[in-house]
Amino acid sequence: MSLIRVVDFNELSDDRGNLVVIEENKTIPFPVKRVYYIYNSSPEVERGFHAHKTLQQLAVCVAGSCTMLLDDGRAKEEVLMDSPNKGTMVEPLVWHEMRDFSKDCVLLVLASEHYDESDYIRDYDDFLKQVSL
Ligand code: T46
Repeated sequence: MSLIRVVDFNELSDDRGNLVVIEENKTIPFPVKRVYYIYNSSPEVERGFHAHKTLQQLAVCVAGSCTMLLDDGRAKEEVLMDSPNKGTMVEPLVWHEMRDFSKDCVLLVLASEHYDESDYIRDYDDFLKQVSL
């Protein structure tokens, strides 16, 4: 089974443009407690390099594009995020890395919990140990 789970958003479009709605427990399968966004990352920048223990997230490139690598300790897959009407789920215990940011990239992330550094696994060997338990 693929590691990549893409959520397609409904676009409400008319001659004024497009509008996308994301609602907790409807469009996405978790309650949203936090929203953050990443922008002004140069094309050579790499971010992420961690997994979360319990956090559920949905990432959407609302402008521009970037690539996300997802790794569950057995398989690695890359997803190009280049559409504001598609989100990529970032599940717990999936190592993720983001790269190839376009200059105009705005990566919006919806998260199921408030920020908690103790939920991060930032060491790859620790991550491999946790997923093999
Ligand atoms: C993730 C990927 C997709 C906070 O204080 N509060 C927050 O809500 C967040 C998200 C970050 N921070 C602090 C922690 C660091 O000192 O902001 C700094 C940069 O965070 P980090 O280096 O973790 O950024 P990324 O881009 O590597 O990862 C972020 C999220 O942190 C992470 O949860 O899944 O985006």
